Amino acid sequence: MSDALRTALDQVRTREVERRDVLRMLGLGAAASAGLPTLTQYAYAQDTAPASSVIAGKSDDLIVHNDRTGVLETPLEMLREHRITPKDLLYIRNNQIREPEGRSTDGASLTGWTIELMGSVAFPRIVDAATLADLPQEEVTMVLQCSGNGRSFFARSVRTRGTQWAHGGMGQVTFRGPKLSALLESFDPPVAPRDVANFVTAEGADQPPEGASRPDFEHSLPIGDVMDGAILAIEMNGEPLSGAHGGPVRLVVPGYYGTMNVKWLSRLRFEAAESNNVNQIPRYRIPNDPIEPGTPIDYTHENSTPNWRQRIKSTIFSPLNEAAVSAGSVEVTGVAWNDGVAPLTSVQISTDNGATWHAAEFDAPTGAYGWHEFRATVELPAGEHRIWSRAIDARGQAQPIDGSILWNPSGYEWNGADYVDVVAS
Ligand SMILES: Nc1nc2c(c(=O)[nH]1)N[C@H]1C(S)=C(S)[C@@H](COP(=O)(O)O)O[C@H]1N2
Ligand SMILES: [Mo]
Repeated sequence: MSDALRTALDQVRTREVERRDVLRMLGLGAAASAGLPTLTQYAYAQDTAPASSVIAGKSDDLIVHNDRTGVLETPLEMLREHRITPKDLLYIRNNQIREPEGRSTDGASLTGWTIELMGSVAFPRIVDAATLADLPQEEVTMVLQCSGNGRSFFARSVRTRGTQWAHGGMGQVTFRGPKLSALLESFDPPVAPRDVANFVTAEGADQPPEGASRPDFEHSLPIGDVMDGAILAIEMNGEPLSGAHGGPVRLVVPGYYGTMNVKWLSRLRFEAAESNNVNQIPRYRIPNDPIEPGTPIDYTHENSTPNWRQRIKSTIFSPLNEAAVSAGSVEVTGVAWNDGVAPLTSVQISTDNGATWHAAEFDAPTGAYGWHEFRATVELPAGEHRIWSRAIDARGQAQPIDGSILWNPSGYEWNGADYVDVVAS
């Protein structure tokens, strides 16, 4: 597929150009439109290697954004089929990869794996990962979501650099493992963070690609949330943690964006300040104050915040965008979630571009960090319609109708109200 066509497809997903323009590029006239494959099928027609050859065990139905380190997106049609996203369908985002563990969805072995606990702590240690299984286990069902998920929708104002994720840079999974705090306390004497430690910086055992100048991947997280919530995951969805998803041990901080859940965990540094690693600054940050779409920003620790807590969000699962539906009562379903700090209070649907909103019914999530499934029935006369969804929580946080108000140069943390366009007949 040519770059121009790829760009055009991205733009169609974000409705910048019309489907007919892409058909023209493909050399298909308007007369050919009847019985054409859907746009998503075009998107799968890629000249990248199939997902299963990038990471063994991944479904070839995944959209391959990068076939070297592995950046794989779950099509919405598949994401919506499962309450817990199975490992063959769960998205992958690798800046770099741990060989060989990262190349397979099989569980990775704890034998011989170690995690170093160091920095501003009394009694630093090297932990034998096999001992993690002997500690009390915590289980959390949560939305794992790339902070770039939905990046393609920023193109409604100004397109941003990076993988043009649609909706499928996320999934719902169940992680299990001991709490980090329990591990620290399990030693005699305990590994005690000192008062000066404000952040925990997590390193993975993956390496930058050979010859690459980019430094190793790491992230710093606020120590309070890490000590309260972090688990050292050794299982996912009831099985030993998949190597592709960070096995044998992954730092998991429920409510945080995927990027902060460092895979192939090899070291935790307790530190006074945030890391200056490129993945902490300027990558994976957004400005604290709104900026005009298209404006560059010089990131500092003070004027910006890392992609830590997930923004409130909803995603429509049905109908799919560009679906043909029968006029009359149409069922709208989807999922909504936030960072788990305050409960969701409502999920609302609009069919008049936000003039009026109707409450959808929604289920309780599996714990604070899972997604709520919602459903509503809307009445659609024959014609074209745009169906919107937005979620609101107990802190009064709501999805913006125009997600571009959170525009940032790298297109992180998209959480605009979702919509699909349908034709009722
Ligand atoms: N060690 C390591 N951890 C990592 C990454 C990485 O490249 N290396 N990518 C991060 C990013 S950006 C995301 S979105 C999630 C993706 O998790 P997944 O591949 O298990 O879906 O892993 C995060 N943890
Ligand atoms: Mo990510």
